[in-house]
Amino acid sequence: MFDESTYIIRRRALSDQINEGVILLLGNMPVPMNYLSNTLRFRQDSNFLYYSGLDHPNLNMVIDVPSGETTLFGDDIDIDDIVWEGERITVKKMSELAGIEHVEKNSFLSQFLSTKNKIHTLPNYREDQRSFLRSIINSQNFSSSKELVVNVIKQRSIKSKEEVAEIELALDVTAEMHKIAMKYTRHGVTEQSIVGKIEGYALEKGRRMAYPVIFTVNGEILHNNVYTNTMESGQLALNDSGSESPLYYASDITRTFPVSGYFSDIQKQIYNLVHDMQKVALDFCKPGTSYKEAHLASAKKAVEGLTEMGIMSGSPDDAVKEGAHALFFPHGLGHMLGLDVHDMEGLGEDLVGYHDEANRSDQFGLAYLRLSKELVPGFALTVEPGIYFIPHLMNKWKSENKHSNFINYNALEDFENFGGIRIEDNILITDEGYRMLGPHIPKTVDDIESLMQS
Ligand SMILES: [Mn+2]
Repeated sequence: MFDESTYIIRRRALSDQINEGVILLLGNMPVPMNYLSNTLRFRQDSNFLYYSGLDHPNLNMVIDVPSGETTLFGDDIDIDDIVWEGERITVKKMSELAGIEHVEKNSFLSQFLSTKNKIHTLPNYREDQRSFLRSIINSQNFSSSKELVVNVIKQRSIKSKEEVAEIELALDVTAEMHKIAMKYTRHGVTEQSIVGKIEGYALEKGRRMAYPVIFTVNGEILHNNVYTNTMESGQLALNDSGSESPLYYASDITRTFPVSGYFSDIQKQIYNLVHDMQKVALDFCKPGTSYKEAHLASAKKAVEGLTEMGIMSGSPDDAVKEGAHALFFPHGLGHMLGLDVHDMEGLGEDLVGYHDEANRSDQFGLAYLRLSKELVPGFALTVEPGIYFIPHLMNKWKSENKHSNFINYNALEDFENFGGIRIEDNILITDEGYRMLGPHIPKTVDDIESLMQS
């Protein structure tokens, strides 16, 4: 964990923004896999981690707003636990590491809260948290505090130097994972074996994945977690994977490369177009620009490129305005990155990514833009344009004659088995513009081809 002062300052800064009452932050409990004592890998709640750094199950904390003081609720393990699992530091010791003033047992939490006039909590994404909350707070129609949510988002959105350093530690491992994937991919190799190699590399370094690996020759399926194919020359492999840092910060990188080690001419054209979409987007990555502008500029670049190839036609501005590009680029340009891979998404995607909740588009494609708001120094985010040829979607739009003034459906017949290409990097918004985070990972056609042949 970071130094205790980090957590003390974070908690004080948060309680200073809240008017009255107490802030209740629930830590995560172990989740059974198939029976109680066989649990899934423990992952602490990211908000609890942010304000305490404590990575143990069954802890909770309450920050008293008027005094700014915090109480950590938890139970020391007993002799039976020690027999099975070994020693664990005491809750008192944990409180010292996190600079927390008071310690109580979990059984006292309900009584402690019963004397408070206002209890602020965050939204719960787990049913066990919801039922625990109902058991300690005597109100059926209990809801989370928007005042608290908004202030947590404001605070967690701006990454400190030590947080950025964590993201870059995650990227050190992730960069190797991606190079390993390129090196071992070839005709006749299974997707599963590559997934094993990249996850194995991270595990060896004591790291876990920040999200389930996407490694597939069906890159047109945006979040494909099935690894049953044997790869063939002529196909493209898409690798969207990232490890966590030692303190659980995420990284999120995508590279797409040819199974044979050589891009075909058409693969090269589409690949370079996606790369250009990313370059155009990066020009917009600076304070004061909204990420929606970057997204739309990237979409326009896609239309211009596809028009040159005879796949689209008409005015690129109009095509983007009407959403015709979304046949090929159906997702958003990126999202915030931090302790969560989609940072703070559990607190509400609109509150994280939009200044005004009401301004989220309902247009297909643009509706999936997770981050739209004006960029601020300290934001860490992903820039991940892509072009996909999704057979189901192409057939559906063609049968509806959708946007036929912009899309040349006849030209799409050759792309039935093309797959998809995405390029994703992680950046930090700085005072001047942006900084690319982490080590270089081969990205140009030449760099990828030469790594794959080495
Ligand atoms: Mn991403």
